[in-house]
Amino acid sequence: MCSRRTWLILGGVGVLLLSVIIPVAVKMTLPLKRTFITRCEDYQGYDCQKLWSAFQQAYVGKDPCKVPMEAYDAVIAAAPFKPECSNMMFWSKTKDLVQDFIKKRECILTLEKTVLGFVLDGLIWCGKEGSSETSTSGCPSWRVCENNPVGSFWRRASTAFADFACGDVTAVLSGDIKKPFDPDSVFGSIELKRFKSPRVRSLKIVLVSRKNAESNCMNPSFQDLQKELDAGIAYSCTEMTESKFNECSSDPKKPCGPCW
Ligand code: AVW
Repeated sequence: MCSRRTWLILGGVGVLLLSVIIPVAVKMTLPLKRTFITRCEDYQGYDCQKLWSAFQQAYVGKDPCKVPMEAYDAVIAAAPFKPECSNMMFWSKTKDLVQDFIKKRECILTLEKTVLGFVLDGLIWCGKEGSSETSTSGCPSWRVCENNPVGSFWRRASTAFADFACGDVTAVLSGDIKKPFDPDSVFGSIELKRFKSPRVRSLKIVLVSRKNAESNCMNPSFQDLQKELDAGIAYSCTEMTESKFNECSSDPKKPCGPCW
């Protein structure tokens, strides 16, 4: 016979299994397709089955280190951006900060607000040679190989998004690091190089830091940035604390206009 204590322990383990471990395991094994289609349908306005089939042909059945960014050309073509030339925001090393910010500012457009950015935000996927399956774990990162399915997708999507950039563009960079502008980042190596005058009128860098900033707008890396920037695009940089930046997103007087 089991003692009362044993029953209590068994009960506790059962509750833990039901409430934490099982849901996490199920979530991890949810097929990517389901997440893709569900998010795509929530987004509305696109043929989600068509997008899925164009998307998965980029990597399914392929060596996950041999998926170049061009593999995603078809899915990018199947999800054209809605013409909307305003308030485009780019970021580097500041994803979480910007994600919180744009939740409150509907009219600011980031890549994660376009259909494919929204559908694939934060996900991991890859295929395998000789298999029709999609894996969502054990996929190679950029440390293993550059042409991995996730990295190549974001580089391809960022290229399209930056080609589409127009008007006054903002990029949110981090003042908490020594080199806020990294020429090897997606922002530095892809997006910045696609901004073209006169389509893009200006680029404003918003350098956001916690209390004791590591770098400011005089940082030498910004000279490298300006060298890369197409002549004719007006450049400016402004420093801001994280709390000011967050306050700015909830300023009811400025639902859309710039806050810096
Ligand atoms: P980083 P980057 N979900 O902070 O300048 C998951 O150094 O390189 O910034 N991963 C993503 C997402 C996303 N929504 N977006 C980008 N990534 C990957 C897209 C990507 O491989 C935006 F338009 C990137 O290298 C930004 O202006 C890494 O996460 C620009 O690219 C973030 O590295 C940020 O790329």
